[in-house]
Amino acid sequence: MEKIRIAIQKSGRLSEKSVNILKEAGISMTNGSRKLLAVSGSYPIEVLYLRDDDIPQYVKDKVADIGIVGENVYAEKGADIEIIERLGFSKCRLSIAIPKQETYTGPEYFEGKRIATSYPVILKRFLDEKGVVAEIHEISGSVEIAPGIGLADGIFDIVSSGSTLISNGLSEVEVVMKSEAVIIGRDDLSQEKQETLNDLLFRLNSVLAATNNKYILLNAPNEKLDEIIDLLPGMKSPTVMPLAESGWSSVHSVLNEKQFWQVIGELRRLGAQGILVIPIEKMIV
Ligand code: PRT
Ligand code: ZN
Repeated sequence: MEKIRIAIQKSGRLSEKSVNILKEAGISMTNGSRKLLAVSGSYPIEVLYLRDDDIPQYVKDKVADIGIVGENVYAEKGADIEIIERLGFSKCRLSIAIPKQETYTGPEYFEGKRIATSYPVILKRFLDEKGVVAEIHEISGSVEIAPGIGLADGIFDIVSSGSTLISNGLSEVEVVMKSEAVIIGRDDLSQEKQETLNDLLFRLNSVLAATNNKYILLNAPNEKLDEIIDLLPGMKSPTVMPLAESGWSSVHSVLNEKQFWQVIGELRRLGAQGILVIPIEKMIV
């Protein structure tokens, strides 16, 4: 069977999570990450370990079929290829920041000014949209020190907690894009590879759905059952079983992480008791 080749980051913030998500999808590599190319004994796949910045070009050149990168790297270097799945991890944003003592007036603040960045394409697109002409100073690392050493008036870089900006005396003034890990690829795979990719995406979706959902069990007073069922749609609808004690039912369902605490609060207000929340190993959607 023709193998599909996936490029992932060799070492850095995405590498461990990329390997893990493949592992959870039942794909383990037989010869480890020390090699440039690893094969799997359990799946028709090869893994190519690269610097993240190189991955879009390898996919474009058909050396790899798909790759896992931050959306920021895709937006900078991924012209002509596509996002085929969002993976939800390594979330961050790309922002413009200026020295905190400056007063920000809007994008026109940057007219004629210098901005240091490793993401010139994304920054230029933003400035063009705003009709601002600024000088983009491309540097490859330690962007945050550029204003302090007089190299630039502002920076455009990845922000996660924001502590790097704070410790360099910078304040975030524009969030230009949000980013998460994504799978990128082309649309010209052979039918055999496309079938493998579809199966891989099905497996990854089951892993992602399981990560984002919890199994919930609770005891509900029967007079509030309808309201409680409305809160818990589940995969189809919740399972409801009578308790030995009359007037009470046991309700089982699946709850999405995003609404988790809000729903728990409403369930308690409706008189639900003995709420148990259990992780889901895989969820076949
Ligand atoms: O060697 P290689 O080129 O492969 O790796 P790299 O050094 O270019 O990338 P790496 O491993 O640092 O990051 C890979 C991807 O992780 C990025 O492209 C983003 O999509 C994502 N990501 C998520 C981050 C962060 N969070 C992050 N916080 N990438 C970088 N950072 C940096 C940020 O630039 C800042 O300087 O971490 C610093 C700390 O951030 P704060 O705001 O939490 O202080
Ligand atoms: Zn990189």
